[in-house]
Amino acid sequence: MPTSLEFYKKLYLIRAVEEGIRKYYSENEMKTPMHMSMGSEALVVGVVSALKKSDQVFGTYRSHALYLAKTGETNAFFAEMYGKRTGGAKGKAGSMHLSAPEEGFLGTSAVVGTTIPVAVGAAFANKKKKNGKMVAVFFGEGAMDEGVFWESINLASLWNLPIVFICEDNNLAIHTPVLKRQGYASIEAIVSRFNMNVIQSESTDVERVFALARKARLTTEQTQRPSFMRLAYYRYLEHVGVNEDFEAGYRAKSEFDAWYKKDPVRVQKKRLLKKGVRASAIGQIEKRLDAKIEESIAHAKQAPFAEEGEAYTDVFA
Ligand SMILES: Cc1ncc(C[n+]2csc(CCOP(=O)(O)OP(=O)(O)O)c2C)c(N)n1
Repeated sequence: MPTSLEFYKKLYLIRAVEEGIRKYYSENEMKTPMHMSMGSEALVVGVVSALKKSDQVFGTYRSHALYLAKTGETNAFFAEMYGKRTGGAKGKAGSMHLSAPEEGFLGTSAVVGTTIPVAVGAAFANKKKKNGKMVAVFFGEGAMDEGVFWESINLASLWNLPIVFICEDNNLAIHTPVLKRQGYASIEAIVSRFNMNVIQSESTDVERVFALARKARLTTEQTQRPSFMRLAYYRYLEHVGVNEDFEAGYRAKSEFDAWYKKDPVRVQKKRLLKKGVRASAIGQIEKRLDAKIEESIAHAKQAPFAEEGEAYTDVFA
């Protein structure tokens, strides 16, 4: 199990990377649309830390946190944000299609729900190969409004696949809340009708999420039944973009205030202080991570764009 400090470093890195994006985005050099993870750090770091390094993850267009939690690196990440040749996909993917297959970060997509059946396919392949790898697929609760979600959990349940479904529940699909979209009383109740191990949590405490995710992974490994985790969080920023949008009229700032009291990064920092870690020591770690991020941004800005012919490599259409 990672130490409390190790958890904190991961949470802080993700938050600070997105603060870096906010700082420079208005320069208009990062051309990619941004769907920010801010607010979801504990759920992502908690789950990824409970996986083995060789396990595979899939995500959505809102996957900065997932990429950083799985890879821990910021150079290829920022190069991709700046559309440069040194990016993970040579600048062709941007923020919405991040991947790092060599790290087990198999893919993300801008089209809602589309990585879920692909993740089920990967789990099927792993089961056939008997390689012990677990797949974790992250998606918003909006993906449950798509038929492919139900087909995917049906097959995974029927075929007893080694997969953990992680529903990142922020209650909103763009501006529309769950109550106006879903004709069932609760996500847990309905997915419990499938042959899956179902867990839910509203916690913003990374160590609590870690404990639940570790149990989910173990249960799936031992029983060969898929797991389904509904993990709630509050999206801090607008659906797409780097700003707050409490003036837009579809949600109240008071909701943010209530969630921010239990902000995942602050919760973990408080734990460290309570355990006796000195504030100055934490400050030094934060400074080092801030410097690493600024360095990655500077490198990305200076890096070259890919050659024109590159547009036709690594594409399948
Ligand atoms: C198939 C498809 N339908 C509609 C859209 C437009 N769209 C983009 S994001 C989004 C909301 C998805 O909400 P959710 O899955 O809860 O994820 P969140 O953005 O909250 O992380 C929609 C409808 C899309 N990208 N793909």
